[in-house]
Amino acid sequence: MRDTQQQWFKDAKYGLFIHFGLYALLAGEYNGKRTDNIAEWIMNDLDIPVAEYEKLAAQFNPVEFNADEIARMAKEWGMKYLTFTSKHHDGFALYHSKCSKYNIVDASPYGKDMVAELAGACKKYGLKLCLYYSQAQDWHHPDGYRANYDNSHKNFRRYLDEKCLPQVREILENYGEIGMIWFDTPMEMTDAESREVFDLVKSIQPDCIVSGRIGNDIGQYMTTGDNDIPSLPFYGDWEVPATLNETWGYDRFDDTWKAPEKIIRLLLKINSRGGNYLLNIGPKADGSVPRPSLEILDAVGAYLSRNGESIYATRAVENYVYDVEDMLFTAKSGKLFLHMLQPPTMNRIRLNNIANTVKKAYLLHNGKEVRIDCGKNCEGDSYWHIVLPEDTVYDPVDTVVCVEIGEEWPKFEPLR
Ligand code: JFZ
Repeated sequence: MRDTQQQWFKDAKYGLFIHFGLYALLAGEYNGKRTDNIAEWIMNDLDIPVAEYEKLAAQFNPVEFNADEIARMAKEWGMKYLTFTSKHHDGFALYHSKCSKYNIVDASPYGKDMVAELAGACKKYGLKLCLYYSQAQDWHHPDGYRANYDNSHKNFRRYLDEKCLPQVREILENYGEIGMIWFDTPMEMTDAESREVFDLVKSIQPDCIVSGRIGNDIGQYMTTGDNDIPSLPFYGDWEVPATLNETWGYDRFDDTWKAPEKIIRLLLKINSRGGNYLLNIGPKADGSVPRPSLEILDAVGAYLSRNGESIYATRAVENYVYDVEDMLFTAKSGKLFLHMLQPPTMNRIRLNNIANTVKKAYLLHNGKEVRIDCGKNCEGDSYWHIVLPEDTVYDPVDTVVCVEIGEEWPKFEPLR
């Protein structure tokens, strides 16, 4: 079972991902041609020569980027950690790297260290600062790997020694406590190479988590495919990286924004199965956050301010034996939370094959008592008959009932 050994990660359940870099200047289009893939891959997908792409650095001046405001909002949105692209596949570092001049301080008019700005802001608002680092793909260094490309002539060892390992060291030595390094696309890295990077992290900050995409199955937690949610509970530590639309980096043509209701349901599904939801924003080239992202995350944050007790520090709930439409479960020791995504017919719900004893039950948002009659049906199966107050005002997305149970965890009886 994957174990980060970090209680903060196990309890966090919800974090902010930020994909930012030179690609935001292109915003999904280059020389009149639009990419049909995720916008931060435009250099690779549209075959933009290094000499052309690196010219973007001289135009990169995201003066609207406000680390303090982003961290303040992330806190308000109910997020517990923030993961920022310190260097994505394009090779451009958003911090002052001493081992590569291809960075935001030395090569752009912005001239400030964005990781340092976020480190200060995360400390101020009590968020864990985590850093994304593309350890194998680097489309700027001649020996960095590149997806969908013949890498056989590359001297990957030289890239590791000249850039990857020194930069991983830099981001761990210069910005205070780093909660996690979010590695990505290990490509053809060998076991030994993944292990070398892993050990470097631990030699500098032993408590810094190494994400699942370090390669060769040595990550400390399971990172799912992008926007992929396990269909059943998964035990151990894991996380879903996800987008609000269909791209990580800013794409001015992508307005496929998910509604807040959908994001809340995805959060519930992930948390009920034991995972964290790492939800992305892709700032525009000027550093501002797209308005639809703000509106969605504000709405989800308002939901969490009312129902956070049923999300944070919860653990995977075993798969309930029946398919109950419009209901999801979350749980923490001694409590089972019933998430009603639609108002129950006649304010009543019957759950069979649930054997827990009930100490008390109440609506989470206002504490009003909920009646639960427990018993055995004629087939000998245990049941709960849940009756909500007649005057219950249901949340448009999710009305949460907290049930304090006599046992530590939910007990569902198997079908027989
Ligand atoms: C990777 C990056 O290539 C992408 O740009 C973004 O940063 C995303 C969070 O991570 O994309 C992936 C990597 C792995 C899988 C899918 C997309 N995967 O294993 O399914």
